[in-house]
Amino acid sequence: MSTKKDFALANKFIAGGVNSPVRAWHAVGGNPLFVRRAKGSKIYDTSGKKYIDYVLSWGPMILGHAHPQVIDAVVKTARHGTSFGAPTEAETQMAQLICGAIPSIELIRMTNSGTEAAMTAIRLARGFTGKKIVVKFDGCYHGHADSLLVKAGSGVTTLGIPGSPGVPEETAHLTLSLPYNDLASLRDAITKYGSEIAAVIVEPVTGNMGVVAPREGFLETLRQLTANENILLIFDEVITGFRFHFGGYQNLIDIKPDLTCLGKIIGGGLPVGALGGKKEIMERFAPKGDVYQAGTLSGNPLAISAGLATLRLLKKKAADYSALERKAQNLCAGLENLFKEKGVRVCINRVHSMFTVFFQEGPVGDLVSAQKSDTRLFARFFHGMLKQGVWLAPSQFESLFFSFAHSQTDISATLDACKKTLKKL
Ligand code: KE4
Repeated sequence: MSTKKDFALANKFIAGGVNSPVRAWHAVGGNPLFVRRAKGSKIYDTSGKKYIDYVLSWGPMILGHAHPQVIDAVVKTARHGTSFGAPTEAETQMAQLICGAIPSIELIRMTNSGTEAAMTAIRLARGFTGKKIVVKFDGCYHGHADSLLVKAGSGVTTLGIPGSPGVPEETAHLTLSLPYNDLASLRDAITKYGSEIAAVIVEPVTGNMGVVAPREGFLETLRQLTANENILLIFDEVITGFRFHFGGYQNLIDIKPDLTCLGKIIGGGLPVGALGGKKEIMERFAPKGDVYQAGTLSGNPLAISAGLATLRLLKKKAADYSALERKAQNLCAGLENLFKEKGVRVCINRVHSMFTVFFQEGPVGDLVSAQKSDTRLFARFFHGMLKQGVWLAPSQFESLFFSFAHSQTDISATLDACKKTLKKL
């Protein structure tokens, strides 16, 4: 069946034809390709065409698709049942592995998505501090819970407005969205609302406005300011957890948030999220504490088996992360040269093995600067690369990822595809 027919049929039964909006390619136009299978660094559409994949299911597939040891672990587990709704030893092993890798996490609670982890973090912070206001940053995405689908208000430190129909103003007004990397507005917000702020949640390195790194001192000051005001600091490491090394980005910058959201990589491609943090805070969760949180499939055997297999392999590869970063560095340097030769102005933001090619001069340090990108040119580049067999994220405002399965050959083929695409751009 052709993509057009696939999508028409999907639209007959699935809202918008997709189970997550970004997959519909509205930002780049055209009918989204349907995928039949994937292996290593490659993904195949329903016509059998092969692509080098830099989306990697939006981050989880750091080992590459269908890693044999991950698949074996899932198959082996499934043979003994898929879900029990009772504690299992594997969940304890998973918790122990994560707590051992990220020192700020003394206790953890598994969820089924990053959204659940972030939503739960907000409730726990409010329950623990007895305060209501939550601070986030423009361009950061923490899943689709009401409190986090909030846009910046008219003034920098005016309380938020709904980011989607269905989010009540009353809810949105309890969230403040500030410019990322902007300490002045953070200080103003704390001066204005300090005694009412329960938590600040931040992507320590953002992936959801495209890749934007924290400015020197931004996160350190965030930690100091929140600690001084009894405000919980939540690091949303759903993307960055185990992406740069065997641990969180927080380990690399020696900052201990009070709570950390995880997801993606720790599930090895199966539905997983997690919330972890200080013992005294996490113990407020039911059943020991009084902050309610639950999930039929939280910590389910299949997801845990994929996650455990993935993390155990990553722990063995701990030394290879620098090679992973070097691959990303080589590709980005090659892309930079090709765009320069062609006279196309791009700003490539890369943090270790995640990167974004912004179609603009740059620099890109927050949402306002990111939005100066030429999204139409990006869309043409996206389709050109697709034609050349390279699968990029179908949005200028997303991150691209490298996996341990990407080879030097993939890098050369990607640069060749870029050269051919730029000729036609
Ligand atoms: P999920 O509920 O999609 O598992 O996780 C939400 C989430 C939370 N925090 C961060 C930093 C995230 O990046 C995400 C989800 N990321 C998007 C892509 N940037 C998922 C892709 C999609 O929505 O289909």
